[in-house]
Amino acid sequence: MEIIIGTKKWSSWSLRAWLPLKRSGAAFTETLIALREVGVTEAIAAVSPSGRVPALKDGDLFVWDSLAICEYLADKFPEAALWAADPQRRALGRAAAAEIHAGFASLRGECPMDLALRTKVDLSEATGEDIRRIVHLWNDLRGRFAADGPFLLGAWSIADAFYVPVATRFRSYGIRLSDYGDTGAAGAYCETLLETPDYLEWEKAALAEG
Ligand SMILES: N[C@@H](CCC(=O)N[C@@H](CS)C(=O)NCC(=O)O)C(=O)O
Repeated sequence: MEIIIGTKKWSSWSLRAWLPLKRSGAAFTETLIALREVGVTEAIAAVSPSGRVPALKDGDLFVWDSLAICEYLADKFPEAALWAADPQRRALGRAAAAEIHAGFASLRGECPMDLALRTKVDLSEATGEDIRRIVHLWNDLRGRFAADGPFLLGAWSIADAFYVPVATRFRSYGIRLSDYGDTGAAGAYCETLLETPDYLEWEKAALAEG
């Protein structure tokens, strides 16, 4: 398989798809497209008709969009358990992943992912609302499934892959979750996301890109 991704320190959507691919244990190659450079639109269009990365090639199959790629990987590698086996738990994970895939526009726009960045900014009210919602969501799911492991649904799942870029933003922009209603569980989960070996491998490569 081949995954087409953007600059690792900036491409949050690429990271979301790459993590489950890594977790699947499948052999894959990476094609990296340098974002924010002259000619990037043409470079992406030459390999990805949607004009966006990530995209996944598996033989003749070409899948675009991070969430569709993740769902394909979950179907193709059932033994990797990329989603929870229980339908209700899986539904909650899919709802959480869908919420970040389609929402939190203010946080995403105001605090773009940049793994090399450490700063402190004044956030808008809309971004504050996004953060409060994420804190509530993380606390809710951690409260339900903490007995089964440290991730959103207990065991690691695609839902966690979708929130890793959010965790990096909280760190990059100096956002303290206790200012947004966290009583501890969301902050601990955020740290867990940033300590997984697969994320650390991505981060190391991202920082080495310069
Ligand atoms: N909904 C898409 C969004 C993908 C997306 O917006 N990717 C950005 C990079 S993170 C991109 O390709 N931008 C094109 C550009 O910078 O020209 C997905 O989930 O994969």
